[in-house]
Amino acid sequence: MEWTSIKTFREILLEESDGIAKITINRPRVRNAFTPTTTRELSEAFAIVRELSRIRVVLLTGAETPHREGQSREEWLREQAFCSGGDMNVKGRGGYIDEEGTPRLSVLDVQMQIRRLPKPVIAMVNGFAIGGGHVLHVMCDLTIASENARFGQTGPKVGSFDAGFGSAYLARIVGQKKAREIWFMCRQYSAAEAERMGMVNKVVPYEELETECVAWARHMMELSPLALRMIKMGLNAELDGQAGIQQLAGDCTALYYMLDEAQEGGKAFLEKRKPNWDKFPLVP
Ligand code: S0N
Repeated sequence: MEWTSIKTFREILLEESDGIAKITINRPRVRNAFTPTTTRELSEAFAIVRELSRIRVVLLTGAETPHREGQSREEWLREQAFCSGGDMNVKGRGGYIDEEGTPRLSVLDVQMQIRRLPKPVIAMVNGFAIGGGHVLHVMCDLTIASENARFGQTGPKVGSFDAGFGSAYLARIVGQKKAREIWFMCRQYSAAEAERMGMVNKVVPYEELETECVAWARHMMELSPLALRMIKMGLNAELDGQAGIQQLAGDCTALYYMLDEAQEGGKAFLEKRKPNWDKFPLVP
């Protein structure tokens, strides 16, 4: 794929190719851990791809580390990361400390943006998906992983936790017992184990990861975008209570506004007449 930059950031890359956007966390030296700058930039990137109607599917991934002199391919593969969660170097009291000294937990906003994005998001997991990085892949609609990928939570080991989507939604995917094991034991799981648990859709060799994700994206791009959007919001609504219903209802309202029936109401008001609803018989 030839990727073209949409906008330059400090800690992420935002690129596009043929209707697909790729967002890459670009901090490979720290296994793509995120700082408040990273999450602010991720939020901006997701807002941009939401607005761009030419973008139909979004990939989220982590940047590759460069090969080091004398390093074997296996060693190099072992250090690749999707995201290793919050950057421990800036973890302070009350959150991750931004450049102005304010503690922030802004990855939660990124999680919500992924959940509410009216387009499919594929986590392209190229290595470690750990801590808050694991939660990010859980939030994506689909996860495709390379064989070297490792999954796990570390929260209780390092003094943090995500009792929100990172636990509750995870449990909807892998079941309560497995979700409790993942959080209570803080172990790492291989890509094959993650696939067996149902939290990964497909595992492929590292070299094929991007091609596979692009193939899935292109497949979805042959389907009705509005149908995919409504299915995503329906699946969310079942779990998200009134906030989920609000999103699904909003999408229904947008659809309703596309009908002549909805136009008639507004027109009648402006023309100071009674609306003629008889033109729009209800189907059973
Ligand atoms: C990823 C791991 C397993 C990789 O192990 P490996 O290959 O042995 O590499 P290391 O030698 O450990 O690491 C290489 C270099 O990268 C640095 N580094 C790695 N991860 C981080 C990190 N998260 N922060 C800072 N630096 C990191 C290493 O220090 C090393 O650097 P050098 O070469 O200089 O020594 C392994 O690295 C690992 O376990 N990493 C830590 C994973 C972790 O515990 N992450 C934090 C978990 N917590 C969260 O993510 C916060 C949760 C959260 O986001 C949240 C939850 C609820 C509400 C809000 C929030 C929020 O924060 O907004």
